[in-house]
Amino acid sequence: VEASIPEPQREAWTKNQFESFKDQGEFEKEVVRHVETTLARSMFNCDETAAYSATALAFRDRLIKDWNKTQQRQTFTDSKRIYYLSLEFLMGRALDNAMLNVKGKDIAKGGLNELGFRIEDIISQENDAALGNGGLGRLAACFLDSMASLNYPAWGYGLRYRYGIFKQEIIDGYQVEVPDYWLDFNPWEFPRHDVTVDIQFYGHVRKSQDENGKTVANWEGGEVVTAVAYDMPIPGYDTPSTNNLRLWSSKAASGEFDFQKFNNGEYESSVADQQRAETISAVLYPNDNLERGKELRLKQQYFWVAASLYDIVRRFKKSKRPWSEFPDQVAIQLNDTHPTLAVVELQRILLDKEGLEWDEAWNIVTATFGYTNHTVLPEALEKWPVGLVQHLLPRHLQIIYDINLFFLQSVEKKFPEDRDMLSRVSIIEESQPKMVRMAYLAIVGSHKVNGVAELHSDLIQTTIFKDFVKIYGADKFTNVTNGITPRRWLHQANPRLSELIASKTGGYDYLKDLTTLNKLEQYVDDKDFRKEWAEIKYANKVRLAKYIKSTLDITVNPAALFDVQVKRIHEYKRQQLNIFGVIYRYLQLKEMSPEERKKQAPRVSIFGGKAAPGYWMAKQIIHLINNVGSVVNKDPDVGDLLKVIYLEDYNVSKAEIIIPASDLSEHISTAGTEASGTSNMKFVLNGGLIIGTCDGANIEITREIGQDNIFLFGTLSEDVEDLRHNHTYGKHSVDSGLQKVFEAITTGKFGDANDFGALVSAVRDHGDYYLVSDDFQSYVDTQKMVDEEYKNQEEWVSKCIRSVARMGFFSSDRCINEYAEEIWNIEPLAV
Ligand code: 8GP
Repeated sequence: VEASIPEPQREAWTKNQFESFKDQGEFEKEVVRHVETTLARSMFNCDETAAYSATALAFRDRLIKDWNKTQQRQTFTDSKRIYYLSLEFLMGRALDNAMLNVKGKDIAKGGLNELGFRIEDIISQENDAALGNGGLGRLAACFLDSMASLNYPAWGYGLRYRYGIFKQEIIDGYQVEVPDYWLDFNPWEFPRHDVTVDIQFYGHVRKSQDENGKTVANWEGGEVVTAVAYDMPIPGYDTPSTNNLRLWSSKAASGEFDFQKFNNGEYESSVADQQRAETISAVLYPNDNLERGKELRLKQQYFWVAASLYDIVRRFKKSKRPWSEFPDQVAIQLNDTHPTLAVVELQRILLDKEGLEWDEAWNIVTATFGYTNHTVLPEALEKWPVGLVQHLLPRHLQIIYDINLFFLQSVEKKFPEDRDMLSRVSIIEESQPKMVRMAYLAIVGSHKVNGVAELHSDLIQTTIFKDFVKIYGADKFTNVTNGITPRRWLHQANPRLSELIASKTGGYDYLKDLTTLNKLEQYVDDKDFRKEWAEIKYANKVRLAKYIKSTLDITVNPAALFDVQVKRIHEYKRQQLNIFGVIYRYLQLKEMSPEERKKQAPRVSIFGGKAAPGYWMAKQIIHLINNVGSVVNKDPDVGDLLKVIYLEDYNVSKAEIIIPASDLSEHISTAGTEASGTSNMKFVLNGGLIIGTCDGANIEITREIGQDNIFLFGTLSEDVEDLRHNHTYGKHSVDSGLQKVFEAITTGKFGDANDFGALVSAVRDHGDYYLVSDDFQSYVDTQKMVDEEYKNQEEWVSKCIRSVARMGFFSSDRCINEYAEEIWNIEPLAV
């Protein structure tokens, strides 16, 4: 308030408002101005990087006003806000998205052309903001886009990693990790050096009495690290709403301590302190669906959560409302368990800082939080050693123990006979060492818990969280099936298809209400429409083929069926099943006569994805795929009939090229393991068909688009347990097709057999946990069906169109509206 301009001077401000460009001429002027003043360059040394920077700055200027106004509107109306806490935001590039959302892309295209550049070249100068691993992080990015587009007053809170997910190089068939330093020049972030929070770690708790004789806990000593806010504008589509993504960066607290050290000449240790502080936000942990209990990770979590809550509470306190109204003003969504310490931190603030009683505080806490679970895989469920929490956050551990005590007392009351129940649901696992179960803490601390697709939400309620359903009742648990933003994943990635759709559905309104796609259904039998549709797919395939040629120097035939599996490499996602199938196809082709071969449908098998650096088996899978490629791609017997491609460094921007070019994509996880999947939705929305298992959102995609338009195969989730049991007790056989594949591998057809021994014996000898052998035959049979159906192009294209027409449900807008209504109890803000 003190920083406000006094009333009489405000007129000068109002009349001197900066106006951003309105037409192409003004856009060009701003680009030139930024090149010459902001970048201090000229037309004699303006390369594409400089042109990108200037264009980004011109669009940034245009966003800022809307951004400021949105924030002001939120403050003035003092409406309830949603805070989305996520350790990952896999944003990708911002410029193209900003241009589309403010509808300025055509102006930019013409303007850049005039200035001597091609817009595509300029867009591709930008580094991806790759602050995430995979599905969970990309979902958070789609949600930000939808929340802004739907005018929800929403904030994202995360960490500003200096290094995002590593860059992947494939060298001699192996994955090599290269650091992703992406911040060289980032016009999309605004450092807020005035928005800082000091975060405490370690130390001890001293109890004392206040003037009323009440016992209070004082967390003292330890070390302090400062969090600095960096803000990123998140523009909504076709609305002035521009929300904020606030990312925290760590730096050494500039206390007297440092000065003292400096004055004493202890330069080295003073610098070391600084580096230790900066390490907290230095790097994204590169694991997907896997938790490794590292102290630095826990530090990241608390650092980010404490800074965010401080910010949220500070904002709430400005309104001078009573604490009881906190949940009416604030909803906080926990994106998986990574931010669960927020539950404890808010309870601590209310108890220790604000002096509320336990029950009053706890009611506020539980009414505020919602928790989304993203996986049932046991290795991904977070647990932290009690000793580590005690050391790093001594006061928080006390509060966790109290939360657990009161929770277990209530359970005991409700289920007096079930003694086992208490140890099963305890937030503290009585193991050696004792562990804090973060998912349990998140459930106890939230009013709603949701899964991310119907099957997944059923599974968490009947397996890992079964006892909690008994305790709290089924109402606390719900499903919100994931979605994707059609702006990025159709309009931006596939502009020609978007244009064709717009021409038939009444303009671009479908980007705001994806169910409008159903108007396409009437064109399924329209020959001309089908032809245009097919031409666009072909052009997208040509673009990908060129990319493959330029990066790998391999020629692929764009008329072949492009069969794509791009996602993180994981045994449960079963890229090994895919590559075994490819080997099987190769062996069959080799056995055929030249005449027989002529009848086969040509195929390009395309893989991409990163393995966690410490996930040895996943790296073996990458190696095998590459080795198969180097044998198959050179084999003159096979020629165009089969090519195997590994695309290096799969990321958001590459997905935007790959997805529109797919005929068939693979979503073939062991049933019950993939919580939802979101790329399955992206592929179908871009006119590709799916081969998949009955898992995650594949099931709802099937329900929406119809069984005839998807290639399903394999074990059902309800049968998985029995099959695994049988494997363990020896009733497990590998059929002859898969035997042949193993034989080819183990006789060294694809390089040193020793390299792949573990991959083969995981299936053949060690229980085949992911049921590769059970599903192999139905997988190859289904692939055969795909070959047959692809030959009938008219019918194939009809299926694609019909599928797209029925994909309306999978917009992240639908998803955000469900969260808003069912979980956050929040309304859009009128603009
Ligand atoms: C992923 C799920 O694997 C994927 O099926 C889903 O579509 C996506 O979340 C978005 O909901 N889960 C994770 O990435 C995950 O659980 N990561 C870490 C928490 C372990």
